[in-house]
Amino acid sequence: MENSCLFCRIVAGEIPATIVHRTETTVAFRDIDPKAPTHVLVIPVTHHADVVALAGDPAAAADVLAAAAKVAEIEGLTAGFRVIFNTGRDGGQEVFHVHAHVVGGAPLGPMLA
Ligand code: DGP
Repeated sequence: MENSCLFCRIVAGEIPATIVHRTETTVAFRDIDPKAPTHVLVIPVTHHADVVALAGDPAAAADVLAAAAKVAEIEGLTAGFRVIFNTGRDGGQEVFHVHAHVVGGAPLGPMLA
């Protein structure tokens, strides 16, 4: 847990969030500024800054992907969805605790802005 990390504080329950799914190793919660009818963030409970760091922890990476798939099932995204890891400055990453955006519930077009 990093005290200065917003998403570590959500994991710890210090900052409220609408939790969609939780496992021992992951938390999934609704994005505060949704870009689609379903917009859920899936994070590992352990702090990894970005997807590059997450790739160095294969068990945590697999758990995040499994949780993303479970979120899609819970949200009924049978017509499809996107899983996005914004990474670094050019990737538009704003929160440096890795998170998978699970986005769907409507046709998304060729790219998510
Ligand atoms: P990114 O740009 O990939 O780092 O996305 C960060 C996302 O986090 C962005 O879509 C908004 C969301 N977000 C930021 N602060 C909060 C918060 O306090 N609660 C929730 N639920 N989402 C947040």
